[in-house]
Amino acid sequence: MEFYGDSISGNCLKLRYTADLLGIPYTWCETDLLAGETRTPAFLRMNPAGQVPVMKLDDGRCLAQSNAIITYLAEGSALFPDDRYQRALISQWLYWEQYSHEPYVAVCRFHMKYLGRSASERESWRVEKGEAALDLMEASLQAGDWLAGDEMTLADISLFAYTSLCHEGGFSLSNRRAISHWVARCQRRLGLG
Ligand SMILES: N[C@@H](CCC(=O)N[C@@H](CS)C(=O)NCC(=O)O)C(=O)O
Repeated sequence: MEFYGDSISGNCLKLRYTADLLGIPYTWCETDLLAGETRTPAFLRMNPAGQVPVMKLDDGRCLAQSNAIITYLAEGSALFPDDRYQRALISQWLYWEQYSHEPYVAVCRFHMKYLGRSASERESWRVEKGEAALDLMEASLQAGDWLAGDEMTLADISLFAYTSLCHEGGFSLSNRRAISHWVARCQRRLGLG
């Protein structure tokens, strides 16, 4: 299978983390979103939304949305276990990540790292919501090592992507010890050093 992704994007890195951990072979097709490579006719045929990541199966079928793709990849593994409640709990985190975390933490990072804005130039409403998302994670991780159960799951991989890069968006983990320890735990499990 092929992954179309831009290595600067946490949404795209989720695919790499999941496939590498599960030993799933893939070809990485680097797609430069800042150069407009997600807007070419060929790319739009794969994903009319013009966004990475996209997974292309060997038979040509495509799938977009990072959390949908990692769910596809993890089917049958401990990252997305069979238990009905636990799957729903993982989905709860995946939806929350897209609605209440990524639009704030990841977008502030994009503004600072790729559009060259300073921390003080960030949108205050977005900063407020990003801080609230990190506070919620901190409280959850004070109660347990992983977000959804006793082991690492897709919930952790999805949230790890941008939480581990949040300093690039002007957020700090220095007073968030539970998240800091969890980031280190995820890095060890994912073999990221
Ligand atoms: N909800 C989508 C978001 C995808 C997304 O925002 N992709 C960005 C890179 S992180 C992109 O391709 N932006 C280019 C554009 O929107 O033109 C996901 O989780 O995959």
